[in-house]
Amino acid sequence: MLKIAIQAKGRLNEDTMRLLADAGIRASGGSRKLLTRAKGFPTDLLFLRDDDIPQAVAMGVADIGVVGLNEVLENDCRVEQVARLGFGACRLALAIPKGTPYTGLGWFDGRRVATSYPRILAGFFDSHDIRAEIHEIAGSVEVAPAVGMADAIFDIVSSGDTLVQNGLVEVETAVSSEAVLIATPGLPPDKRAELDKLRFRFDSVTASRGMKYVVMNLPRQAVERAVAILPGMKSPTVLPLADPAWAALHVVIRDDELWEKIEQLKEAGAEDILVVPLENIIR
Ligand code: PRT
Ligand code: ZN
Repeated sequence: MLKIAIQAKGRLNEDTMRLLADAGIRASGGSRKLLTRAKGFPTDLLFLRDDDIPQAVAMGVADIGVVGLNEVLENDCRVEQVARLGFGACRLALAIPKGTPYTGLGWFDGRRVATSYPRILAGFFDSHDIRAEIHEIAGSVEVAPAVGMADAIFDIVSSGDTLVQNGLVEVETAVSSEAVLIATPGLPPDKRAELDKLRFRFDSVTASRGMKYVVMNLPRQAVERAVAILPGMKSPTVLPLADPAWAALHVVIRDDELWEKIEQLKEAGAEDILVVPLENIIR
């Protein structure tokens, strides 16, 4: 039976539990316990701090885990990266006090940079031949320049609001991160087979994220125009209606294009447009 390491609480916990639930897997004892048997798939859930997940998976304490790519890279553990999961997106970036004239990466030569990700930062500076002083601090990295502890910071950024609030400007991105599924290298065949099944479920859940199923009626002579409005997608399904002058069109549309496409389809003559959430796309 697979043991999955999951962040006990924090930013990735909710999205991870939702991914599991959408894949038909529920924690039977809730997420309050360290270890709990799951329902809907033969697996145990092990709730850990995110920093500990790469090592737990590398050691085989858990067979697989869900964690930010940033933690995998910083811990430099021997784990297999199985899949990107499409949530927890962020980047590791260098930021300097607002108003500082920035001349490019050479600016960091001889400067003090505060971070909780010293290993990733050292690798980034090395690859660019920059000699800077890296100061590892555990929390509130963004206040380090204001209190005189550092000239710059290297930290996780998502919206960028924290940098703005602290009078900092992002100048370089070193790594783009998101939640990833990791596995112990060399899993035995039975566990590998279970992981493949689980991955199939995760893939069908992530494929449907950001997509809607759209159903509409339209005059037969408008079908060609409607199909032309939906480029790049597999041919929509066109079904005859009882009235031979009309047809029904079914299509999957990405959320970011939804309203634009619907407006165009309406102009082409579409009526009774139903937008339905998509749970899974099984391929
Ligand atoms: O308790 P535990 O050790 O498990 O959790 P934690 O406190 O170490 O981590 P947590 O829960 O904060 O983050 C878990 C993971 O979420 C990280 O390892 C990243 O992979 C991912 N993630 C995504 C983020 C962010 N977005 C994020 N914005 N992690 C942290 N932040 C912080 C960042 O440190 C900064 O302080 O949010 C601030 C910046 O946010 P913006 O939106 O203002 O730019
Ligand atoms: Zn942590």
